[in-house]
Amino acid sequence: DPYKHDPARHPALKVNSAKPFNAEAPGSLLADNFITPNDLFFVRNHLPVPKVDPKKFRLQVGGKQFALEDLKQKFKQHSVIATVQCAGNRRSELSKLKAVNGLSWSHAAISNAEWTGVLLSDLLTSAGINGEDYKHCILQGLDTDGEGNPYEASIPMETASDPKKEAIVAFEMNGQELPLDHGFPLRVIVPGTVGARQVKWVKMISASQEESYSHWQRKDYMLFSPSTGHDTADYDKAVAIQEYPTQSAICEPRNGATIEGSEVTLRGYAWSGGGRGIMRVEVTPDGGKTWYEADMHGDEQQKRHQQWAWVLWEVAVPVPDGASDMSIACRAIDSSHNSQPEKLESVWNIRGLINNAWHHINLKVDN
Ligand code: MTE
Ligand code: MO
Repeated sequence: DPYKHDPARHPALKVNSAKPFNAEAPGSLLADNFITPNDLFFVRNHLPVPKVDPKKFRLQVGGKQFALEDLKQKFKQHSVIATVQCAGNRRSELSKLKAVNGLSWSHAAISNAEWTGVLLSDLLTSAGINGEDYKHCILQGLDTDGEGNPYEASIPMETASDPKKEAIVAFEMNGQELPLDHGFPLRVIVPGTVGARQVKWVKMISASQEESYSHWQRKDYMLFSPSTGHDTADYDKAVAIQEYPTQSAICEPRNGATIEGSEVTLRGYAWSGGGRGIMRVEVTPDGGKTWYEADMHGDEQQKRHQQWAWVLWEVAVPVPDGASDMSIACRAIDSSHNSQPEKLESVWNIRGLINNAWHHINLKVDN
């Protein structure tokens, strides 16, 4: 069994696939903590969890090799609070419109943690790689498919080599050793970028003029128009997803819940990629005519262009007299005034990626 090294997992996780393991916390739990507890952080594995002997492990960077202890002791440590979101987050809403390919994630394929490690820019410098000489930084994992092909992705060298982008090779998650599911002993964190590029169990980092040739870089994680089908999708022309657009979702109450009283309190998360902060989150109980602005929490970093963490938000909305049900939607606006499209139809795509349409819940009112 190639999955024999997979660890035990928290029983509260909703499992989308057991082998490889893919799971998310119940959406209603997500907005309880600005920092997601490690065992409730969503897990997205394409392959079996690899077994690593930390004493023998070496990270290859260009032509150099680093032992774990070297990384921990010879480099300056760097911590960053960064949200990781899978491109498939909220795919299940899209598949209700029309079938899409991929795991049926609800709205909890996103989580937030404090990561500690070494700046990728410091590692590249120490391996003698000058960022200005290359276009891409290749990141390869230790996990392999049946034919021995490892998980691999790449990010723009500009992102990798700029210390202000705070990309790190992390060995700690929320003050603990990196858990097996999240990449022990080392993973790359690329704040503001889609989850697929944040390579876990990273064993090799190199510089290149070309993007990674892996399946995940070249034949997946690309967006097409709602009118493009599997037969017409041209992966050679499409651009690999890197920075995430603006996203938000309602975590509480859950969709379909019954509420009582004259108002309902909604709670959720909002995030945008590329370091853009969230300026405003608002909810509408009437399809976009009236908007109620939410209070935001957890915006500790207060840096408008290096805002890597999500915000949690809360807002009370009046329940109309005599209403028997309510349909409520939320949207966020980021620091560049980017917002979310209204309709699922307008973002639908064959792979069900990057669904950031307004997030809706329907509630029953008990009068
Ligand atoms: N890295 C490796 N080596 N193997 C993987 O399967 N999955 C990617 C990324 N890094 C993956 C990987 C995807 S698609 C996502 S969304 C994130 O890891 C998920 O990170 P998490 O499991 O820590 O939440
Ligand atoms: Mo992902």
